[in-house]
Order: sequence, then structure tokens, then C-alpha cells
Amino acid sequence: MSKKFYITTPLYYINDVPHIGHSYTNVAADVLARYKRLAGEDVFFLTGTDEHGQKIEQAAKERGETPQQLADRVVQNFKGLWSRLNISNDDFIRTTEQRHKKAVTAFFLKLYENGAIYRGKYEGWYCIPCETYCPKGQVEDQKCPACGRQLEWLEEDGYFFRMSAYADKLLDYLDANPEFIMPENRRQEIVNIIKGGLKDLSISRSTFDWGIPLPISDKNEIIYVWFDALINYITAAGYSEDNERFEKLWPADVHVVGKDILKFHTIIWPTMLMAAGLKLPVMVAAHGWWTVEGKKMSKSSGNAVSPDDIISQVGVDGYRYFLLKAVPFGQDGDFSNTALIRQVNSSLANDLGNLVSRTIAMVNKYFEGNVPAAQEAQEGDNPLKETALRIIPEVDKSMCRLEFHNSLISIWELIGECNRYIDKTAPWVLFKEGRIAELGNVLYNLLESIRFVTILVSPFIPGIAETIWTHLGMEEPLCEQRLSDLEWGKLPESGRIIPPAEPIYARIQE
Ligand code: ME8
Repeated sequence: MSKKFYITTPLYYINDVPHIGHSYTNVAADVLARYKRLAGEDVFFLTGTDEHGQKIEQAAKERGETPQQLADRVVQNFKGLWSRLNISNDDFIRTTEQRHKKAVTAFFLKLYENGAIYRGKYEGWYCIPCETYCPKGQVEDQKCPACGRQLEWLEEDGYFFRMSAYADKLLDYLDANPEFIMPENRRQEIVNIIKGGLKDLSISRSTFDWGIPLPISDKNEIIYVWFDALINYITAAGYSEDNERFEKLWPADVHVVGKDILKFHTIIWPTMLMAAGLKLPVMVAAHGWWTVEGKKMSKSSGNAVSPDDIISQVGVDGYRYFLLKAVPFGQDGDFSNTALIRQVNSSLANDLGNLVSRTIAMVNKYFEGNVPAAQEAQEGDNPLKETALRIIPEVDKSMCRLEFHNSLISIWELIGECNRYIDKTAPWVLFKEGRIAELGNVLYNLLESIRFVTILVSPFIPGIAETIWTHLGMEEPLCEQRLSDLEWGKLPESGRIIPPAEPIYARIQE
């Protein structure tokens, strides 16, 4: 039986349309999901929408809609974009679905039964956009320390989750599992917060009613939106509904999130799971923040970059490539159109595109499209084979650490090596001099390297990879390839190359 790999993205609030920041998270998660499928793992990839809470209720009111109408309308923007971006999620969860309400109710009752929930009083500064209380010591001028917006003073008489009771256990877990928080430099930040002392968490609301009803209350109380939303990760795995499936899928292998919500995923969520007696996720990976031309993206400043505008300019694969190459996962990034075009022209049109077209054109010209025979190489005699075999473990290591840009750098080393190999071996000279066996060997090495590149790059740019695969004349579909197919010499010598009618990736005009 193959190893399972359960990967999630955050559930996005439906008061906003998806922008480059949301698409970054989903593309990163998609690339990892696709890579794990390539590695032969049994992948379950989940994304979805977070549809409850005060913020959504307010947004709906402003638009003259019910919250459900707003959710039903906006969720289509997310689903549509994920499909255009080739996101290969296996499930899409909405927190207003019945299956989720059932799981949240069951989870709440479990914690209540375990004595982890009690009734009490709380007052404090609340940030509606972040849907969270802010520690009193950090509040200045009634502004949220995280997003800078106006806070509201709330007093609640309701239910609390005994989060403080799990602080030591959580610190022990972080100690014993150094890879729980990625990248490593974010770990200390979380450790410091926990060491600073955890407060119990207010998990019921009574001043508005857009949420999941509290199962133990006869007053009109609902469950706090973050407590509700985090549970989605177990809902989709079958919690309280399908034990066998849940046993197989849980715990999640990686929750991919933005750094803004790392705290929720590495403090609140693990303590909730501890209180329910469930296993903790293997890894929470937090990426950095995107700005646009140096400025924070926001609706009010009207500078939120629309993914569809970028797609219409550089294509889906150009966009996917740029997102993961331009910024190392974990670091903040700035979107600039000039950098986008420069990057795709240089990497996709020049390096990769030219390699493929030149190679295919030569196989066509010199061998009428037939894959030529390779020659036995002496040890150390085939630089392409050496590079190709060297980068496989490098790519794997980078992928498992979510260092996507490093994986791309490794793959582009092989592409660069191939382009240099063409210049060095000068196949046109070999042809002129009648050295046909040597020429065949050179072209075989190039085609075989392109096969390696295509498989390795397919999680990043699945559309382009598919096109190259077709031109290589491969019989088995690309989606059935595995990393184990990356053995040098597997390209059948009897194959036929199909010349492309147009470039693999056309240069974009600046
Ligand atoms: O926080 N740069 O939803 P959300 C990078 N519903 N990533 C960005 C970004 C930017 N400028 N803007 C948004 C929520 N993101 C909760 C999550 S999970 C159980 C509940 C991405 O719609 C990034 O992944 O505010 C961030 O964590 C997420 O969108 C926040 O989405």
C-alpha cells in the first residue's frame, strides 16, 4: 500500500475575491501535492472556504444579501480560479456544509465531555477583520497590532476552551518535533508566545448569529469562527463520520498557510487536538507575504493584482512558475510586472523553450524524427547523465522542505547543462563530418535529459510539461510517470518525435 500524504490550504474568507496572495498558497500546495503523486504517494489535497463569522455577516449586510447568498456567490470565484490555475485538489470544503456542522458539533461535545470547555466571562479588544482578540498589553490607540485596524471592546459571557492547560505539553511537542513549524526561523516566534503564557480561548459568540449553533446552550449562541474553521481539516478526513477513513488520513502531513495565521495553526489548533485526544499535524508550513510594487494589497487602495490579468498575459504556467521561482517560500515577496515578464521570458521561452525546439528540430532534420540510438558511455563521459542523476535527490530534498525555488534551480541546472552541451558538441558539425553515430548519441542524451526535465518540472508547469511530453512521442501518459521512472536510458530508442507547430512557450512582449 502506498504512503498517504494529506495536504491542506487555509479556508479563505468569502468576503473578498481571490488575489495573488491566495493563489500563491494554493499553487504552492498544488505543486507539493503533484510532486508527492509523482513520488507514488496516495495524496489527499484539500482546499475550501471559511464562510461563518461576524466579518462575513457584516459584508453580506453591506451588499444587501444574506450571508449564505454571499457565500454561494463568492465561492464560485475561488472554485473558478482554482480550476483555471490547474489546482489539483481532491476535495473542496465549505464550512457551511452539513458534514462540517456535524463534525464541529461532535468535536465540541468531545471537548466538553473531556472537561476542556467551561463557562465564564471575558472582555477585551476584538479585531473583526482578523476575527481574534488582541492581547491587552499589545493594544495602542485601539488599533489591532496585526493589521492596524480599529478594534472593538467586547464583553462576553460564554464558553471557554482551556487552552492554557496545554502550554507545557505543546512546548514539549515543539521540542520533540523540530520540523513541526517550517521554515525553522518561525519556530522561535511561536515558542516565545507560548512561553509568554497562553490564555483560555473564548469560543462562543452571542452578539450575532452567523455561525454553527453551540450544541450545549439553549441561548442563541454560536461557535467562534476560528474554532469552527480549523476543524475543517478533520471534517474532510472523515472525523465522527467515517472512522476507517479518518484513521487512514489523520494526522495531516502538512498545513500550508500564510505567516499571518501561523499562530492559529501552531497554538490553537494543536491544543484543540490535544484536548480531543487526537494526533497533531506533522508540519505547518508558513509562507511570506506578497506586496504589489512595494505596497500592501488592499481593496481600498485598489492595487490587489488579479490572477486572471496575469494569466491572460503570461499563461497559467508562466504565472505558476513565477510565483514559486521569484520568492523563496517563507520570505516576503513583491509583485512587479517587469520582473514577471523578465522571468518567464528568460526561463521558459529561452532556457527551456529553446532547448526543446532546437533538440526536436535537429532530431527531425538529421534522423527524420526517429529517436537515435545511444552509445555506451565511459564513466564520467556523459555530463548530462551525471547532472540528471545528481539533481533527483536535490530536487527531492528541496521539495520536502518546501524550498520550491531551490528545486527549480536544480532542474534549470540540467537545462543549462543541455544548452551548453549543444554548443560544445555542435551537432551540425558532426552531421557535416558524417559522424552519424556520435550525432545520434548527442541527440539521444538531449532527448533523455528533456524527458527527465519534463517529469521533474511537471508539478510546477503541468500544461507545458504535457505539451513537451506529447512532442517526445511518449506512449505512456505523463500523469502515470513516477520518480522511479527517472532511470537514465528509459527513453525508447524506437520512439518518434513530433515536431511542435509553435514554440513551447512564446516570448512575452514587454
Ligand atoms: O485567514 N500574501 O482567511 P483569509 C500572501 N479564513 N498570502 C496571502 C496574502 C498576501 N498578501 N493575502 C492572503 C483566513 N494570503 C481564515 C483561514 S484556515 C482554517 C482559516 C493567503 O481569506 C495566505 O495563505 O484571510 C493567508 O494565510 C490566507 O490567504 C488568509 O486567507
